[in-house]
Amino acid sequence: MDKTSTRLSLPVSPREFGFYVNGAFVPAGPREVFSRNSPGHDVPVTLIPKCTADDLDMAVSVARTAFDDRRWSGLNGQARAAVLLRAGALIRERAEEIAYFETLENGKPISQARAEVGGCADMFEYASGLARSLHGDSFNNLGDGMFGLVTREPVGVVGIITPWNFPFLILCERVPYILASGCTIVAKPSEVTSATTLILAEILTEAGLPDGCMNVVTGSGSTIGQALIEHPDVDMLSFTGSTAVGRRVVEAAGRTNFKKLGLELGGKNPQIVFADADLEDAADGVAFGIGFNTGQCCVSGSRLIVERSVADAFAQMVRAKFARVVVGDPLDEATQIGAITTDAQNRTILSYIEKGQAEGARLICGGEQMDFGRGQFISPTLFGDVTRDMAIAREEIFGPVLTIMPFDTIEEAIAIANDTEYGLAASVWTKNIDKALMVTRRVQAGRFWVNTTLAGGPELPLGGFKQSGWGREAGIYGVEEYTQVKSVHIEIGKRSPWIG
Ligand code: TXE
Repeated sequence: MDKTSTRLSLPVSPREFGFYVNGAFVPAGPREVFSRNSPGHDVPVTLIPKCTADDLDMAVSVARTAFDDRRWSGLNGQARAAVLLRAGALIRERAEEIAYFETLENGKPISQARAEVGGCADMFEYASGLARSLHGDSFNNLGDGMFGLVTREPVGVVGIITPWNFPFLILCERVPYILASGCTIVAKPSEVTSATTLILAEILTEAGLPDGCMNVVTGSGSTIGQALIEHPDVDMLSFTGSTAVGRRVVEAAGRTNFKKLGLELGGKNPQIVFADADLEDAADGVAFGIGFNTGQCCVSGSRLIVERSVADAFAQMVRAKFARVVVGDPLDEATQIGAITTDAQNRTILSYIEKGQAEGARLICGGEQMDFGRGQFISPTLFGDVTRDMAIAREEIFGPVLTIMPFDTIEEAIAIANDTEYGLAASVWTKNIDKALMVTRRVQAGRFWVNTTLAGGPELPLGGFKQSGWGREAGIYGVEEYTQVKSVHIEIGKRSPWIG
């Protein structure tokens, strides 16, 4: 990890990981091992065990015991908060290592990975306060003979399945809140980006989390992931990924134990720009909203909806921004857009670019596979002459591909924005408060940005409307999601008899 000028070097050899159960790494041993190549360089960077169904059963049984014997849920909030605070500090201490492996496995720029890891430490620090403030309710208005309590209890063993686009961030939007509630965890990261989830498990043990409360099984979605969603001893499952697999998660829960579900699925998020916006700000925000993480964000602003009077000029402003964005080696500190994370995703994005042209959309800029040695890179792409029925306007591409559609009235802008099965996020750019509020009220999305985009932090909840998912993560909502509510009626004095 030597630093030469502003570019980190590649590892000399791939780092070998075990999976993590009961407070310790389990070496791969006789199991098959997955060798992950960096998408920015196509060299092997990590070796990850392919766990078996028995490994998963072992991890779930360890998490079950750790929950049932109350070694974690039985502690007071102060003790849980202390562990979460220490974990935040340890993430900060190991931030460079975490960011490095995040970049190597995912292909995102190192500067971005560093910022994300800082945000993740913040999640732990914030959630530590929630571990102490989590509480229920009381009813003192039930008459002199009755007192009512509402308590919150941890749901139990929580399975977490995460995707490859933000392996550490998505994990840290969940883990500290789940632990704050008193639950125990079995996490399954994406098979291509497992390293930082394993590092987090090690950090939590060092921070004082009792053994068995955070376990990580690694391997494919179709084997380990499927076994986790079907597992009868998992009480709740938090899934982030494609809508197709989200559907399987719902079906599996219905077939097995009706486990509680949290789902964060796809998005096709609108960016609505009015003519009265600060167009320079808006163009920069729109370029960021689709360029950040190479557009591989569930909340990427992929549908640009612009007031007709400025639509052409605004398209040129976005194009000029795209021309100046630095695409390149993820290990270079100057890079703003890195590599596409998987071969399959690279092919998917390129096929949508072809499809857009075949459907009659006009390629304004980008659309090419870029050549930076052995990695896979796609230039930021802008399509004009897009209609609402085109696949590029309807389907989640999950790449740096932006479509523009003009509108004439605010009603039309709202209608276009809502013309999607998804409802994850939306942005509106205007200096008119009435327009901003009207759009914010009427566009269906779980997260909204006004005159900015992709802002976030530990306080505000995340999650989707419509087919973008169920439930909310982060904020006080994120802890409550992992609790169940119990109501308690307490008789005061002598009970009036049923049989006299
Ligand atoms: O997702 P998958 P993929 C979208 C995006 C992308 C597409 C495919 O459009 O192009 O999904 O990405 C695990 N049972 N999003 O293939 O397959 C898998 O191992 C249980 C949007 O990576 O959904 C991984 O850990 N688990 C999204 C996780 O599910 C299974 C982020 C996600 O993989 C499983 C990612 C199964 N049968 C992709 N099959 C967002 N909204 O952020 C797979 N998995």
